[in-house]
Amino acid sequence: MSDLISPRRRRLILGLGAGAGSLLLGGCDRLSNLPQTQGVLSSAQWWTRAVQDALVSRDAVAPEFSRADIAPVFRANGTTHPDNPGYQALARDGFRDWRLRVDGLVESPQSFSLDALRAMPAQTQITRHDCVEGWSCIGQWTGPLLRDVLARVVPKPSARYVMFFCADPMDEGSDYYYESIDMRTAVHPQTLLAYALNGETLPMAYGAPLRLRLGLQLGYKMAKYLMHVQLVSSYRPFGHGNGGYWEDQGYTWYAGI
Ligand SMILES: Nc1nc2c(c(=O)[nH]1)N[C@H]1C(S)=C(S)[C@@H](COP(=O)(O)O)O[C@H]1N2
Ligand SMILES: [Mo]
Repeated sequence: MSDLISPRRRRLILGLGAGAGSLLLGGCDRLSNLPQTQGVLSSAQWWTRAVQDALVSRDAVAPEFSRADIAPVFRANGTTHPDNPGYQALARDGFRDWRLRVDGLVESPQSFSLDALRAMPAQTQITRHDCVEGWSCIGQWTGPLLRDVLARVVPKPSARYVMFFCADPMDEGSDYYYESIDMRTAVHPQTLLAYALNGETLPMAYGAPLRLRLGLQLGYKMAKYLMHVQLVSSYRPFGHGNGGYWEDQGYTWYAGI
């Protein structure tokens, strides 16, 4: 029985994209009827179901725009040049040694190089960025969907939030910028890890080498300078316990546009 759920088989099940949904459920339903496999596949099944729900859900999506709508100059806000020697050394080298660590409540923690992320299927979307300060800017963003990256590490059923830890120190170097989203937002079809803006390698001011992009929330949720992604059951233990740098200053955790 165990060869049914070999790592290759699991990758096969998890690696399917949109459009293969029925196949996906069929395969899982068959497997879940085998009591021997239930424990082993529970994370995979849970995750597969979460993605499946997202694929068929009526969750709102943000409007997407045309190339003609792209702002000639995208506005940069917050940190534009992280005051972090380690980060600056990585930047000088074109981020060749940068790795995105993805761990926490997952079956197989992994570190992704920029090349590994660029080799994944990418999404390109032209969306509007709304800052809580009252300005908006339309830009074109490219990168893998967060849910495809998460599929590689296989979230455990206990994972409820995704934490994003950044390279830029805030407040005289004591705290670093960080953010968190829930799993529903994590699997949303407009949630991506962007490495390009308007077709160009993401410049430092906008969060090089990788930043979070969400369709439906405000700018401060979209963490720039990503270094580490951690799946957790609660965001309370981090920072000052409110789920993000700006949340710790009083902004709301769910920041809908
Ligand atoms: N790491 C990090 N991420 C961040 C910020 C920051 O200062 N540091 N600022 C946030 C805010 S308030 C906004 S509006 C956007 C700005 O993104 P932009 O510079 O691409 O416009 O990034 C968000 N993500
Ligand atoms: Mo913002």
